[in-house]
Amino acid sequence: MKLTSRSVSLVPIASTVAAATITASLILTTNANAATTLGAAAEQSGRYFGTAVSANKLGDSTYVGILNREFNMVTAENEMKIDATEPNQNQFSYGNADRIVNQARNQGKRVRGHTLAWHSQQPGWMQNMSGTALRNAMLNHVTKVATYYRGKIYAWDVVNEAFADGSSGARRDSNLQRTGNDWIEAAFRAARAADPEAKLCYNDYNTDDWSHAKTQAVYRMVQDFKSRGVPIDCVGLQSHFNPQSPVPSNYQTTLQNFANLGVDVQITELDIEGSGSAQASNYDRVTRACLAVTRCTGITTWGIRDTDSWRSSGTPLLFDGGGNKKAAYTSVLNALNAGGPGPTTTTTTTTTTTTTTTTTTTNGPGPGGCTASVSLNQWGEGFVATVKVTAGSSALRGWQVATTLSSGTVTNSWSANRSGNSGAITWSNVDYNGSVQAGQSTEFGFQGTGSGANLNPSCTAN
Ligand code: 9MR
Repeated sequence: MKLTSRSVSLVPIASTVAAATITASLILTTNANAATTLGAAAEQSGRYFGTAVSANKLGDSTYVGILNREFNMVTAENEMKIDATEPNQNQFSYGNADRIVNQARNQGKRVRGHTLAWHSQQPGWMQNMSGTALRNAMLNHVTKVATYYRGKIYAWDVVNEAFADGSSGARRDSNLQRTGNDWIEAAFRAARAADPEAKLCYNDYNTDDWSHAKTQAVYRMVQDFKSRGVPIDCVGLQSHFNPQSPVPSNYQTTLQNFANLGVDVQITELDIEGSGSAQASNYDRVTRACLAVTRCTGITTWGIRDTDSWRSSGTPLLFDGGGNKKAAYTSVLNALNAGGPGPTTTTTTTTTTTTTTTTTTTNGPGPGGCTASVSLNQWGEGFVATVKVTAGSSALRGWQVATTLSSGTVTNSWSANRSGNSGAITWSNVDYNGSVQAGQSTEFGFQGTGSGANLNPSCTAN
């Protein structure tokens, strides 16, 4: 410190002036290189910046002016939903959806399709259906709409909002869910067959906070889909934020953990209620979180001007009602210009944070024994471990798995009973997963703080 202040005081006045001049010109150069629109700024790291569009606003010149200038990805806000595209069974109606898709493509923008299967905004005929008839109607809808738009859609929200809110971690009850738990994977398989090039996403809200049961439940579904080869390429986090549901402190962790499953992550319906610098700072955080996750491939805001929003009174968007850029706009643009590592286009399914270990024991009382293997997703402050129990040469009538947690505690677990929450823990089957056929598997899981490394699972058959 002393040396620095003394040397500064000795610098001749002429040199000080020259240094100041150089600094100023460097700042000017930096600003001159920065992109001036959201789309161009996102493109610098290989990402997109999109918006939801309403067909009935395509005649509004202010709206279209901002759309064409700022965004390079478009989502139809309502026009591709089931009630819009199949108002009567097997009679398809694409007029308004086509207006949006054609406007976007003519301007060189890409399109996210929203949405093929959803409990909400079903046409009356579908609301009244159930069972096999509904399952077939849903699959027909997915097939017909995805086929019609084949080659024109960057990513489809194949299934929207299929999980319940709250702490249950359960699927949302709906007429689609009541057709059988496999309705989601059936929809994904139909979409892949109809448009093999489109990325296929699962999209939901309230899945931003890593500790929430709903987030965990969606995570486990995606993990299960990846392990069984169900075609899924991306997870959409809608990210509708307001004071009751703020941007969580672990938002980036959530994005990263989904990405670690081997899927892209997209922020699909972003809006943040508020104003001024507080709103700008929240938008900055969300943008930076995406930029910090290599497989977070883009951000879409749910509308253009505050007055276009489904929550207009909360002024949640980047442009005010007059189409002027808000402080939130500038914070997003600056964050995008600050950049981040580009997203990858590969579809690798393993990452450096996921490790798998296997331990076998066949010395339990059960005749055929069992094995247990752990798939671990570790991040800085915690982990999720998924344990697969596989029956040996004869069926299991019940099982126990012993693990050793070297640090931290278990905060949450599912599909098994446990003896404690730290150190040596014994897990045993619950009612519904004790019977496992020879050679077949069942899974349980837990979340914890600390390190999930070296759990050393050993399995004993009852
Ligand atoms: O913004 C959409 C609004 O115009 C519709 O009335 C509403 C009907 O359900 O859907 C809104 O969009 C929703 C999106 O499709 C799915 N996630 C929540 C969005 C906001 O409700």
